[in-house]
Amino acid sequence: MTLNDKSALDQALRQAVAQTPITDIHTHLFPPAHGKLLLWGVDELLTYHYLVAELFTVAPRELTPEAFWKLPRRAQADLVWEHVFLRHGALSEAARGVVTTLNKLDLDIAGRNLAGIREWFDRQDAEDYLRKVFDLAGLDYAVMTNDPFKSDEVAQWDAGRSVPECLKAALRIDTLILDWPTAAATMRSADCDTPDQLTPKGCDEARRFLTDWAGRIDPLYLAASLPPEFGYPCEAQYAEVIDRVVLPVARELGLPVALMIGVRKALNPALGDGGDGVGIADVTAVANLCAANPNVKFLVTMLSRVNQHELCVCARKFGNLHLFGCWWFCNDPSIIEEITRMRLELLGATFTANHSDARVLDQLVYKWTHTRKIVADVLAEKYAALYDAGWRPSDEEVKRDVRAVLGGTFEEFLAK
Ligand code: FIX
Ligand code: ZN
Repeated sequence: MTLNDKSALDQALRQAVAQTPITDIHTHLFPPAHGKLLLWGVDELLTYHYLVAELFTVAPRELTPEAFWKLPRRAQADLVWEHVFLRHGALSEAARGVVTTLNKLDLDIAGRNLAGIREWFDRQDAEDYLRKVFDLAGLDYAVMTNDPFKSDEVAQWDAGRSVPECLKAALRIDTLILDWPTAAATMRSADCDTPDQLTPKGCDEARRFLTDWAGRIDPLYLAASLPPEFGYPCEAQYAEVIDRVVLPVARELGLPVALMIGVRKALNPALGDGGDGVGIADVTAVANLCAANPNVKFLVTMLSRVNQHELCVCARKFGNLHLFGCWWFCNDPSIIEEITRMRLELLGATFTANHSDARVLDQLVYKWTHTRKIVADVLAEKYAALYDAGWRPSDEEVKRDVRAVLGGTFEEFLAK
């Protein structure tokens, strides 16, 4: 059905965004059967590293991060609740997110009834709750972050614990790329002959290690986060690992390589994961990778707002490059809106608008509620301009293009 009326078009678009199943292509979630690795519930929501960082922007001087980390989770959550929510108005995106999630769960956040909210969570079962959250967020599936260099994660896979259909794997290889000696030691404990020096034999063995893990967990892609200084090609050892281990395996297994570029690790190490920062990266490294490896697919997101325009232009040049997400410090309404508008104008509906990066299961609810609203507003604006230009899209086409930026083009990219 062709949409011949501007308000009918706007309505059809907003309905499509509200009802389209989303594929969340990057999270830090785990199967419930993997036990404590899966974080969920109000105390985990409140102690999200984004909020812990915010706590220490307002915490009284006598409350040190060292003392904070020694506290039990619930006491940590109480401090975040008091200082970030009650004393400083919960205006940040991460704080508003907690409010949105608890409200969508019909819990008494307006009454600020933290005790009652905790009682409700204490009655929940992880498996059932995972189903409930995926339904509330409207997800078809989410992609995990599975690191074969983390022993607590490996132990769960070794135990053969179940993985629900709605969670897909991704093989995380930061350690392999950025810290060969540590990776080599881990691979040796898996019977690989990987010396601390990067040797041809060591590279063979590392390729075998990655291929074995790909056989075990069936990842959708290989993934790594990289610092702002990342360059390619360059003399650094990481470039050699990429060329001699990562790209050959990606080529052989037909797996895309996801690069998340621009994190400045441990700007303030006392804050743990909340202590990382951002730096402006070099987009030409991405262009060089794509140009030098036409038969490898790259999924790229960059952390710095400054890199977004140049990255969009780069994506216009390479069919083996797919842009995804408003990563981390860009996952805020004003920046999601800016990046989504820019990408639509430069790329059309050929990118993945966002990923949740959820570290706590419940975050899926707010991250996608907030993102859906922004994607709807920006797409509505673009469709209205297209309508004014004289184009008359059909309802089916609108649904197609909405799905395209919420997981559809990601799946097409995986399949091509
Ligand atoms: O490297 C990553 O996957 C990052 O997303 C995380 O390390 C980061 O801590 C995070 O949670 C961002 O949202
Ligand atoms: Zn992440």
